[in-house]
Amino acid sequence: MSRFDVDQAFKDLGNAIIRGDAGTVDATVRQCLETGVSASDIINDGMIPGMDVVGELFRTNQYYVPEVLISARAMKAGMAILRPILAESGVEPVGKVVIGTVRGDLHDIGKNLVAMMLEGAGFDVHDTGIDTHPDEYVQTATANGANIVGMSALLTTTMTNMRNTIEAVEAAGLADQVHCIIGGAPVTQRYADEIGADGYAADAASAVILAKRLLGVLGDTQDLEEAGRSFYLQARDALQVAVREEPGTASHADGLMEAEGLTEQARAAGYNPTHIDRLMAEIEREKAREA
Ligand code: B1M
Repeated sequence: MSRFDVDQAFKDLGNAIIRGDAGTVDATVRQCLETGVSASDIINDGMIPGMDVVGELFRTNQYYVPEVLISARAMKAGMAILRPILAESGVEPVGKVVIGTVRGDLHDIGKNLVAMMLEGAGFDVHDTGIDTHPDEYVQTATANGANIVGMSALLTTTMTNMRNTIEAVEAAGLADQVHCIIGGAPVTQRYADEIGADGYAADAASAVILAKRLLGVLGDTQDLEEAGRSFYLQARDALQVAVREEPGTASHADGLMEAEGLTEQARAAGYNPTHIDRLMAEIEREKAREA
């Protein structure tokens, strides 16, 4: 296959992931392999760029949960072919993640999205499913040499099990090698600080940035600072646009949601927490005008 055709195949692959076309992903991945393209190039240059677009469409409310899950399924179809090849060729994953919904909690849609986005970003992901006992996180992390334990909770009654899991990770002597990250609708950065989590992410795209930042694989420090600053500036712009809209209108609400999402991305990239908190407070004040 000529270089031009490979580029075209990567574009087709990315587009198939964006529209959730698992059949085309399957066929294109096989075709690339047959013509000698490496598994890691297929993932890094074809599939991950497609999933990045999906993450962005989701973050900006152009895609909703069903579309993301369909894209995630397409991504999985490609990964199913490539995973054994990667294992054989010894390509190192970006990091190893154990992820699950905490004990007592049966919600898994958000957790599955985070798991898929992490896998799409090159992480080796071990999913413990729902209702995960703290000991199961520890056992799975130990068995797989994980460096991230990710917990998801959707209930105020179950989020307390995040603290129990962090304590179990510490009691097992894993605190030095494992970063505990948390997320889910009732969870906040403040709660993460309170229970001693290493990080909080508001959405799946931010979870990927956070995991990469904690493992130091998001490029050099300058890149990271620039990414954080760029998200922050975009968030401020989105807020400025939103405040010009009439409270109670869809454009006002959408603008605020976008500003909030971008601020969380900036937070996940490690941008100045004082600036982040101040901007978040401004967004909250503007939200109060909705009422
Ligand atoms: Co339940 N439920 N539910 N529910 N449910 C909520 C959460 C609730 C807010 C509804 C409400 O009352 N308005 C409420 C919780 C109230 C509270 O505690 N504050 C609630 C309740 C009360 C319950 C039951 C107790 C109801 C009952 O039986 N009386 C019961 C509990 C069962 C249990 O868990 N023990 C229950 C059951 C269920 C269903 C089984 C019917 C179903 C779950 C199906 C499933 O997950 N397979 C369900 C659903 C679907 C919901 C709502 C409607 C949607 C949740 C969802 O999937 N959101 C929810 C109301 C709502 O949120 N509108 C509700 C979409 C998903 C993409 O978002 O999960 O937030 P989310 O994930 C996001 C981020 O939070 C973040 O990234 C994701 C993608 O951007 N994120 C992470 C998530 N995990 C992360 C981890 C990270 C980082 C980021 O790092 C590791």
